Amino acid sequence: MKHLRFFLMTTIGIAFILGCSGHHGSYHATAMPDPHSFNAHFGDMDSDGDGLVSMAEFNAHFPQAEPKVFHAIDLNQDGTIDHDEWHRFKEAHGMKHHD
Ligand SMILES: [Ca+2]
Ligand SMILES: [Ca+2]
Repeated sequence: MKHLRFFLMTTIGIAFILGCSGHHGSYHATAMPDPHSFNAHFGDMDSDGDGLVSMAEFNAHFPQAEPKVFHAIDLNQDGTIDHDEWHRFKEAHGMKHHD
């Protein structure tokens, strides 16, 4: 009986550690299932060259992206991704930044 209890406690402990390990950084794994598939140049997404990436521009570049991805990158929630937000998103996932 003692052994069973120890086994259960250990299993719960490991599950707890695994459950928490996916939440490093400011972006949740659920919002960003594969951040490295979004490794793009800011200028390539900003097709009209106004220095901001709108959701339409983002979707044109990443047709597979869900809206929650855009909202996760848009840190100040103003509906556009600016250069700083894109830089921070890439840095948060260890991607090299190029202008
Ligand atoms: Ca633009
Ligand atoms: Ca923004």
